[in-house]
Amino acid sequence: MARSNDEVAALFQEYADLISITGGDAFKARVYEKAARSVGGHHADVSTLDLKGLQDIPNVGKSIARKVLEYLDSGSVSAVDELRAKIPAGVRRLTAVPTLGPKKAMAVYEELGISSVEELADAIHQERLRDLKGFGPKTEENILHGIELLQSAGGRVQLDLALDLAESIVATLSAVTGCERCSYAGSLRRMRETIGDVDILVAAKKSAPVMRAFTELPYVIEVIGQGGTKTSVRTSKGLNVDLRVVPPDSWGAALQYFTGSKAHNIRIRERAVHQKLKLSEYGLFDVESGEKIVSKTEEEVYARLGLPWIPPTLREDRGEIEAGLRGELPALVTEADLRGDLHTHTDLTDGLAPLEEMAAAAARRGYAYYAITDHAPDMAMQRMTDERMLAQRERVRELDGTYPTKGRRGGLRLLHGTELNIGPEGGVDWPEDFLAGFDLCVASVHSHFNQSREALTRRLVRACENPYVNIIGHPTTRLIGKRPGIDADLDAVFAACARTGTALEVNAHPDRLDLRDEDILRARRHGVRFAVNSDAHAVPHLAAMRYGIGTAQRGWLTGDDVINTWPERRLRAFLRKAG
Ligand code: DGT
Ligand code: CA
Ligand code: CA
Ligand code: ZN
Repeated sequence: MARSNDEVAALFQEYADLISITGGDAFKARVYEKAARSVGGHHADVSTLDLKGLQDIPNVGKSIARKVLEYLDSGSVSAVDELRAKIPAGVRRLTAVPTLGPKKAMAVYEELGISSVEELADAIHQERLRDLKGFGPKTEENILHGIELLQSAGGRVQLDLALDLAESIVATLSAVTGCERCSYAGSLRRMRETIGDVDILVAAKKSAPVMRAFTELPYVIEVIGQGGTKTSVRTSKGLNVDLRVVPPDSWGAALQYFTGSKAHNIRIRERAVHQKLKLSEYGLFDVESGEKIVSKTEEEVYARLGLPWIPPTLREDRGEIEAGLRGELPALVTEADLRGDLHTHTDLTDGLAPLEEMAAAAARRGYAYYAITDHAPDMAMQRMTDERMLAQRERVRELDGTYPTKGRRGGLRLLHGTELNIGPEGGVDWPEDFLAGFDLCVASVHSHFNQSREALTRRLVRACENPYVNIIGHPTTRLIGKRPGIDADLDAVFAACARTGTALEVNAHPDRLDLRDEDILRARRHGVRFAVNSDAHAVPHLAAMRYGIGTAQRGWLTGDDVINTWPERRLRAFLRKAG
């Protein structure tokens, strides 16, 4: 994904918030919000476009295009800076609280002088908010819940942001003279869904040149700690980065050590101790003689401890050491195994790109098949009708097989599907005779998240029992750091999926990663199949698959577990669950 697009999108979103907070024109705020989404999802890197090219982006007019150029030129936009200056930073921090919103943030600041999340929580505990106009006990409760969500994120950031930053650092440091190897380690290498800090490891004989290049990176805003082998910095991306430089000979031991997890490493060190060995970031040593035994590669370290190399995504002490000892580590699914994407949108509903652009981009990814699954009519804002859906189907059939896809005979196979809405009672948008016309149906919950556990469970089980529902989309509906998953009896839902031949989605969007790793592990025991899907609403989102694959690996999935790694014929047989 183009970094400048993300930066501009974030800036316009901030501008829209600032306009709302300062009581500016609501229409103007909406215009910038829309522009933010369009720029964020645009396929071309905005830093390569001129004024004309920028204006070709949907929702971007001349004045917005000029602001993009201003930002690319100078790193800031004066109109945004002016509004920023009018607002205390504390109020802007308040807008990060889910459910509060810019208007209420400004109200609590003006009426009560609250300018931090801590003060806001105190005021709610003292029941001081409920007397404000537009607030009540229920609002207080909602805001408190929002604060809890914010704090449970605990300053951790999402996987995509951390990975972008880490890859950029690795690219820069790899080019420094004397840098023999460079990689990221820690939770990022394990592909956890959120990242506390980024850990970068370098192998070099001399550490000083690498350390210097590191602290001079443009997004480093503060050096927190600096020693001979370790430097820690704070970045303008909202997360810290640790750099460690080790002698080239210690590379494997250090990479193993700093990849973690802590729980995995404790178990590994115990094995070493039992063999009268000592494992550190410098190598595996004989305790008695102090002699170094191995240290160059992770493989050698694991092998000397009687283990096969364990993939980083499994290193959580969730049975991987026992499985390794038995020679039963799973052959984890990889991004290269994917033959297609089974949940994607176009501009017929809330996507940004037309069908043709999405399909062409899918073909460029080398897929064999690709499903278009726009929203069905029950989500009223999507304005779907039978006629529009059938017209899209006709177009899909015309385009089927016409996009050459590299390394495969015949062109990209297009599947016509839909994303159904699972209603409060478990029903879906269309009657069975209309559903029968689709190649596949994804069905997802988009509202009524607060039903009772029994009602939510029954609702999902009923969706599985629909003979035309093939995949349950983003099954728990959680949004990382923003919304908890629904409280359903997941084991009952997983059992229903296995019984009915319904796959569970691993939604790859970095805001969702739903199912999450622990739920995948549970579902797997029921014998369920999975689909790792991008849920792309724009061309760049197709690349989110890497996060979904990371999550699938953390759930121990193999290619055989994931239906969109299967050959087309096997997939189509699975999709005919109705018989
Ligand atoms: P995070 O940053 O919270 O997302 O999670 P990690 O796993 O990246 O944790 P972090 O950054 O504190 O440390 C990276 C890895 O380095 C960790 O997984 C294990 C290893 N490590 C770091 N410090 C120590 C330590 O003092 N003792 C041990 N045993 N391992 C450590
Ligand atoms: Ca870390
Ligand atoms: Ca760290
Ligand atoms: Zn969707």
